[in-house]
Amino acid sequence: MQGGLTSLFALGGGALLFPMTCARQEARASVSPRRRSVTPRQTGQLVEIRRTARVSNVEVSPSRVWRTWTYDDSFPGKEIRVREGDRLRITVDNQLPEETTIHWHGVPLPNTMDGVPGVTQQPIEPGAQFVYDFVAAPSGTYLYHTHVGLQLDRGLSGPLIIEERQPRYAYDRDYLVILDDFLPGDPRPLSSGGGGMMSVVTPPYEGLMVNGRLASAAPVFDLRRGEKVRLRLMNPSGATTFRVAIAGHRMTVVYADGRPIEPRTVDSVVLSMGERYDVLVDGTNPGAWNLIGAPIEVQAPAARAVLRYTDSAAVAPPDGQWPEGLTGGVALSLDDLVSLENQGESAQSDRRFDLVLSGGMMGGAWTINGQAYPNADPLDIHEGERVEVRMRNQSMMIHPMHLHGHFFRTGRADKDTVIVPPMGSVAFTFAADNPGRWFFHCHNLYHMEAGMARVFRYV
Ligand SMILES: [Cu+2]
Repeated sequence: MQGGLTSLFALGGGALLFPMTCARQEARASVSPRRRSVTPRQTGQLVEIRRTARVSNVEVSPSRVWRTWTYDDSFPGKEIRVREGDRLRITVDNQLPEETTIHWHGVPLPNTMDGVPGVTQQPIEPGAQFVYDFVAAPSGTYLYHTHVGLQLDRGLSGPLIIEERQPRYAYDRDYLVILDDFLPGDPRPLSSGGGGMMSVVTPPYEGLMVNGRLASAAPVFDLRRGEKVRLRLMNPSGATTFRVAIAGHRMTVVYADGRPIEPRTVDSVVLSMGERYDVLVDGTNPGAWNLIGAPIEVQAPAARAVLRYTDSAAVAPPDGQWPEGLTGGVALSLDDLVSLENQGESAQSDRRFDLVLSGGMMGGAWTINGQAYPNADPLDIHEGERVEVRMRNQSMMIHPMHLHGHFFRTGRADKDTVIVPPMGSVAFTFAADNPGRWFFHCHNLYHMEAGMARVFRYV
């Protein structure tokens, strides 16, 4: 079976031949990344939504109002939740003083719907509208956010949930845990301050948030003893990598960037910008417990939420309660992730790119192979190829590298965003099955804006 799949893909006929060879996977995950060039199976349901981007005041704690830019006066933006195969039509009304776009982070949609200004569309001018129209597939936990300049650090982001046709797991509650960083003033490009030494420079965040709330106003997730809770951990932040752990509880990781993986039970999970992990938590320990998102690079008070058993006397966690998993126990690693899809996928590549990620030196540019986007060469590929990308990080900062329009295979997992650790190396391969011009970049907003980006161009 595996050998058969491998040889079929090598022929470049995967789109046509895959459904016949993969009936078992079809039943479990109806749209696999491999079949994106085929129109996803549709429900026939049209979901029409409007998002108005405008200047707003939002409360990040009872004593703190943030004047910023939001979708519909809500931060994070309101949840979009559809079924796999629904057709989404979203009208974006730009009431901001600047142009904007929305990118549907992780969704392998048609190129013209990808929301990257100057690459897939003209930006939406102030006062103008744009309609995004695509089939929501495959199922998973995704994000939507602006892709213009440093607007992401003003609060223009929200969750996009595409529900499975047939749930893989039974659970009693489904909570979103949206981790973000709080920059009270206007976002500005960062410079290293000169000196020529490799350095770690981060924005002056005042605090970190869960679901738009600072730790002093932590959101509460209720449960009862014996229940199973699904937490959708997501990181749309500008520049913060979080280590997440829950006091008194372990987490069983079941999805990485929306894709199903073999369950892994751990004490902490690291999420960099753009990453999502869905975890299941068993309600076996009544009380009130802190979920903490501790920053790895930035200096700011940690993000916090509370897991509260409604059938327990405890109302709030005791002061200073700190999850054991932040300092010990088992941390999820990339090697732990084993996909439940596309097991027979070929590891052979037809084309390879070796990319050196560097910067943070004098001048402040962040580069890929010495070039700072937009003054950078496109990475040309052909439809039907399997493309290999090897990344080497020659800096002291984390680079969460995100590919638009495709899932990639890294190690034994499928993802769309992967951490390349300081001075470390990571590789991935992907099937070039979604023609267009696809942005590939570091999801640290400030690194992207300072040049750490390229375009994969189908030629
Ligand atoms: Cu970076």
